[in-house]
Amino acid sequence: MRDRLEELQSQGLAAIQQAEAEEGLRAIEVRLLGRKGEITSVLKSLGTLPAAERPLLGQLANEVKQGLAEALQARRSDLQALAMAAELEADGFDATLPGDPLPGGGVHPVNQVSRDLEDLFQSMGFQIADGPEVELEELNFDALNIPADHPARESHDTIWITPPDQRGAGKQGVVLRTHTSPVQVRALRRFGAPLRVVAPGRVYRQESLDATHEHTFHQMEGLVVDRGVGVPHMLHAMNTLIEGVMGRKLETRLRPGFFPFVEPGFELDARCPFCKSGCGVCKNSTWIELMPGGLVHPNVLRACDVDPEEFSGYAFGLGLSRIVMLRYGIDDIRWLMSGSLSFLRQFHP
Ligand code: FA5
Repeated sequence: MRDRLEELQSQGLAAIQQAEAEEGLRAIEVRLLGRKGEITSVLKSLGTLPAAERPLLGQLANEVKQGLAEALQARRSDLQALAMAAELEADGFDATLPGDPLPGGGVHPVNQVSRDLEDLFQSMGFQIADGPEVELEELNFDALNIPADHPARESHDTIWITPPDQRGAGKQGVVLRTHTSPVQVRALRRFGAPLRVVAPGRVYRQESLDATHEHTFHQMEGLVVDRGVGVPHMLHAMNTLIEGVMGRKLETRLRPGFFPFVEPGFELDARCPFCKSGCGVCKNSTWIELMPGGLVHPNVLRACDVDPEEFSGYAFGLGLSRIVMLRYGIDDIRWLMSGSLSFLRQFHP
């Protein structure tokens, strides 16, 4: 039986190597390994052998069976590859020609600056917070100490989802958030004090558009609430932020600013990098309004269940889109959301 098995093995392997087509391989497979195939019948006849011979011959028969099955599979793959190569050659296909390059994507400059700032603030122990772009009137205005009749509401030129005259009794108004400041309230109500967060995001206003005003733009809110927080802490964070994103110090100035949710409030402006004595971007003032901030108003802390006797805090609202303009020397903000590929391609290799 050993001789018979070895003979089947060598004849089988030779036949497999010589097969020129799939049908030929299939016939060999049936003849050797099929239900009535030659190897199968050898395996079936093992039971007639003396018990002492069965294990060795059984092992040999299985090895031969497996070897033939593998050889069949390998030859089948070879034949398929040969058939495909012949087909491609007949089509005039040249596998050595270089392929068409795929257009590569890239990170939008606003997202790039946002990610750089998130990394910077995370390294200083801040969390990244988030909030919805469709926001409740209460969070966009009321909890930030901007009452219903406050002129600041008008100055924000709100885009209403549920306008004030359609609210219905006891119902909340809904807006496209006009700033990232409602995330202050969401974060503080959720996590309590002490807290350090930055919240980058998209905001919306009904604006007259020009080189520095878009209807859809990006801000980054910063909020720190802890014991003994004051203006010097805020100034340090603002300057670290600007230096981090620009890679250098900018000429800045601080002036008083009014926002109902901070007291005292400030405006940080950066010197216009596009001109020396005034241009369309800075509206001839040589300064670009970049980042307001101030100490969190006690009413905001109270609206978030934080005791203003124990905690104080600072907040700032960076005009993210504007700092992108400064970093990359973009002299019109409307490029950022234009979707222009020729503009965007400049930011990726
Ligand atoms: C606010 O939105 C306040 N929430 C900021 C704030 C946060 C103050 C925390 C105090 C404490 P303001 O409306 O000034 O403030 O906008 C903030 C910044 O967003 C501006 O300095 C400017 O850089 C940018 N910005 C404002 N309007 C536009 C616009 N239409 N297009 C592009 N950037 C704008």
